[in-house]
Amino acid sequence: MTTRKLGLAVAQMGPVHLSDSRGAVVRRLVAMLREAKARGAEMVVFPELALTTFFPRYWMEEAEAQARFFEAQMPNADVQPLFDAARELGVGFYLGYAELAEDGRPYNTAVLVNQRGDIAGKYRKIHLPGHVEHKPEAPFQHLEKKYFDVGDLGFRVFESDAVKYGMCLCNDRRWPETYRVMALQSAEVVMLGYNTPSLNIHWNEPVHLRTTTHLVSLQANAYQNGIWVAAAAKCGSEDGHHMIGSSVIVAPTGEIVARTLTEEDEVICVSADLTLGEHFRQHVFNFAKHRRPEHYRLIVDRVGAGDPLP
Ligand code: CDV
Repeated sequence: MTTRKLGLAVAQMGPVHLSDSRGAVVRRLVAMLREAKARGAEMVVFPELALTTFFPRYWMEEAEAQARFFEAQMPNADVQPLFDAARELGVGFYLGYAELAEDGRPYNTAVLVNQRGDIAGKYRKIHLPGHVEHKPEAPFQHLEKKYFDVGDLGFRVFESDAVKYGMCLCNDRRWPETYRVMALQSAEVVMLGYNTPSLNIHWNEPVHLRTTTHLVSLQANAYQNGIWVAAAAKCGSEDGHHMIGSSVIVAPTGEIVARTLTEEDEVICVSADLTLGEHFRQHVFNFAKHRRPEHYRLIVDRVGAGDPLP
């Protein structure tokens, strides 16, 4: 089998505070894009909602959130320097942002931009965590269900610069269906950004579990689908609200090949052998040979758990 290598980078971001301008944020992204390229990257993964603070932690009217934190166009004047840099450097990227679609619907979105600086794919977040109602007793809110509609584009795979990419966002990474649907379309690399608060406002989850469950989800799903997974955090303390780091690149073996050390802007980069996944997809996870979908019907027939089948 001929080896195929991809220079794959994750550009983790430290905090973005409420007072930070889009222009200042984009300058940080461009600096990391340049560093990644200098270290051999052909594709760079940025976080979820990379252009702003993680605003679903704040209660406000939808109209105010849309005016302050959403993008009605992509690219727009603020973000254009990132697209220009991608074209100049010949490097692609994944970017998460809050999208106000043409029909006025709000989505938590990621785009795939190719090495010519053109948008080659779009994903709108499907597994939206959190709540709609105000929880004044909680230390902060998690209002993704209030501010975003459920994504309407499915889990698609895009071939860009000769690599098959899938995309998802944050909470999607915890659901095995996310990866399997893309692996069934022969995805080679799944990219995702995340904002994961260190505190769970719903139950008293030990803080270390936030990182453990993040990593175990990525590693298990990379292995079980024979794919590379590249995950970029926005992390550290945003105006006093801490989020986990531990951005990683995971190989189809399930092993972590690179991991960030800081909770600041930090680039990690690997030379990813895309043929590695083939060994798993031709043997233990040869879907065509070994899957038994006739026994998986409940996965699509039921949403919540119910009684044992008769
Ligand atoms: N932005 C997210 O989707 N965050 C979620 C919540 C539940 C912490 C996550 O799964 O990380």
